[in-house]
Amino acid sequence: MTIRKQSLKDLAIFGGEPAFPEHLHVGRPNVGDRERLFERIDDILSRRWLTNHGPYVCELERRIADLQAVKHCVVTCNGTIALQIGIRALGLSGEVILPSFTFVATAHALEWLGITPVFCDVSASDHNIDPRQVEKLITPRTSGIMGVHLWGRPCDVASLEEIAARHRIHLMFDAAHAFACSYNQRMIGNFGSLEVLSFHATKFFNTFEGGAIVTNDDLVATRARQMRDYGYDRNDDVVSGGTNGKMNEVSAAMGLTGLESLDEFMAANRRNNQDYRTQLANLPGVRMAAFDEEESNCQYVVVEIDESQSGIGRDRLMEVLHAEKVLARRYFYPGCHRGEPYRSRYPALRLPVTEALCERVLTLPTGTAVEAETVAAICDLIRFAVRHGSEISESALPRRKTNRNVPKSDLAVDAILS
Ligand code: T4K
Repeated sequence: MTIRKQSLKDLAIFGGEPAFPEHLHVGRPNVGDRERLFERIDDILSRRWLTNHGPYVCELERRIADLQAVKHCVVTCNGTIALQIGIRALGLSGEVILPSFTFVATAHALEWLGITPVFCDVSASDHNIDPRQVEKLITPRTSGIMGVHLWGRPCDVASLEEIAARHRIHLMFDAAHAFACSYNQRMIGNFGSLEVLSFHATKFFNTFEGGAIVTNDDLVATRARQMRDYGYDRNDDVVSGGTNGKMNEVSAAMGLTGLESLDEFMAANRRNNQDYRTQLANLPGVRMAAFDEEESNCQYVVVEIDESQSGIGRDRLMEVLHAEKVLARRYFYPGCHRGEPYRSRYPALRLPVTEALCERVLTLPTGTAVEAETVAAICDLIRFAVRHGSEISESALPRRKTNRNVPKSDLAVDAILS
């Protein structure tokens, strides 16, 4: 049962009853048909083939390659390892340009391999790497560009391809959010030298933990397959350096089962996305990121809060929602460049759009675990909070734990994003 709010004191943050009895999470996993999953797990145990390129892993690779309409799919134990293998398979070195407004794994994958991540600002319109800024960051040490299709919204692929070709550097994409998405009606997986998917539990489609490198390049695919398996080739010869990036059979079984319910997952995301959009429309200072529903999996519901119009800041709104058990997230605060080891290395680096977005963005619960009534109740809460924005903001509340290590942006957020 959901508790509706009549007056300020009804808010849980002021001592009222929380709106929801249970926590609502942003990354609640989508789970397919349990019976089918258990049957497959039973098969695995009977077969006693648990990992190392088992039949379910091979089937999953074929199915994903078909779905993404791409020649090769190399599945891995997670998306971060897939990024590292992809980076190695392309032979990247020196410096690689990437957005700072992304999950820290994008930057860490490079850093872990001794490559310098060079942080680029994003476009305010789509939150993706800004090709005009990329060009300015290219140096003789630049070996590649890593775009991130943030929130499942494709980058400006055409401009990035043109820049990479002109400078003769590699282009790869962190497509962790973009499984089953497309760009100009062509499936993600077909752009740059390779693209990397994540199948983490919190993603639109999951294998508990998992990821994949997808590419049309035979050589890159062969290298990635070998590097995933300690550098072994098919003749049992070690032909390169490598790691253990293999996916196990239970994860592949989860993936195969999830694929059978993909339409249901997509329908839930689209319905929630539309409901949030309708119910938050015309709310002052609350702007929802727009998705092309034909091309995106809509796995994130992203709102930008402009305090000058809403009367309530993003962080205070998040506190209100958390008290009501709605665990909205401020992805990807504070931006990679303001977390270690990068902030010590680049203390003076300023990325105005990234920093402004980090002050404003909030992601809301969606996916198959979130029903239409739940979306309606969350939207009621947000509307209530905005209606009483200045009163909530001015009320004395217990001080929130802040991360004092994160340098506060000194940039004029309103001016940058307006
Ligand atoms: N590139 C990008 C752009 C990425 O976003 C990611 C991962 C990667 C690369 C790396 O891919 P992987 O190596 O992860 O395959 C989560 C995920 O752990 C991470 O996979 C994801 N991006 C990132 C955006 O979100 P956290 O730190 O937010 O996770 P956590 O534990 O706080 O979970 C998020 C919410 O989901 C919580 O409210 C709890 C809920 N949850 C979580 C799990 C694991 C559940 O309800 N059930 C669950 O099983 O990073």
